[in-house]
Amino acid sequence: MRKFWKYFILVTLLGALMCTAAFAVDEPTFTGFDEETTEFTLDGDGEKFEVTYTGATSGQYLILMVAEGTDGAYTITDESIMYVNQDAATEDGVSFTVYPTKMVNAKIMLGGGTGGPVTLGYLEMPVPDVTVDVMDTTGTVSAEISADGSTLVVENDQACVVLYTTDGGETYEALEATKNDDGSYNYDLTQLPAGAEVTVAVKGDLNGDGKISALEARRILLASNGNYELTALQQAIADENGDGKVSALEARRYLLASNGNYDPAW
Ligand SMILES: [Ca+2]
Ligand SMILES: [Ca+2]
Repeated sequence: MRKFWKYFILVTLLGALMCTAAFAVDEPTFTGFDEETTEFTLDGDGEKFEVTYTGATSGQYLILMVAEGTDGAYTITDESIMYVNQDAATEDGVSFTVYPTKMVNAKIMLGGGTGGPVTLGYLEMPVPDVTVDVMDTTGTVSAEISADGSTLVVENDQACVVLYTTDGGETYEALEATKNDDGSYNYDLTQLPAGAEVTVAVKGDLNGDGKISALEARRILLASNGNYELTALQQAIADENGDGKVSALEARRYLLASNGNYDPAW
């Protein structure tokens, strides 16, 4: 049995050098398979995949292996071997259920018995389903999702906040920012819950025109004393330090910012 593992791992690594780049997709897809011998289906809620292969030699023991990787760089580790089918193939073929929790752009192979490994195809996993709404009508906020869908990059000369809601705007949470060398900020989208809607806004800019006006700053000051009601989104936009409250200090800073005498912090 030990020999088998070595053989599969060697062949799979050689195969990895020839893989083409995998691209982010909206929903899971299975590509590069032979339609005559391989059938691939995704269940209704996208939790598992059924792979049926009819090209195996009858009586052959089959082992399913999954290599994780992106951009064609597939890596085989002990964890790569996701499933071992102890049933021999019959003339009807053999089926596997794949639970893709940790699989990213996986290469799925099948092998064992007297036959060598067979590449069944490539499973491309979904990227987070994110809708980004940039709250800025002036076009000064630049916000882009990276090619693999995992990161939101925001660039602006004023401090911005990246907020998300999962309840249609009743409550908002802020994503943590990581500063890049070029002055832009990264936000990790893989931390988002499914179905999250993301809003990018300039901090303190309640109406989304890209500027903090004196009127907005005064409203934030009134809100900090309980004398004005901000929407949940505005409240989150006005919360400079992200502690869930708009303080009088933050409001006074926005007054200074509206005159160009203060730069709110990212
Ligand atoms: Ca404004
Ligand atoms: Ca605060």
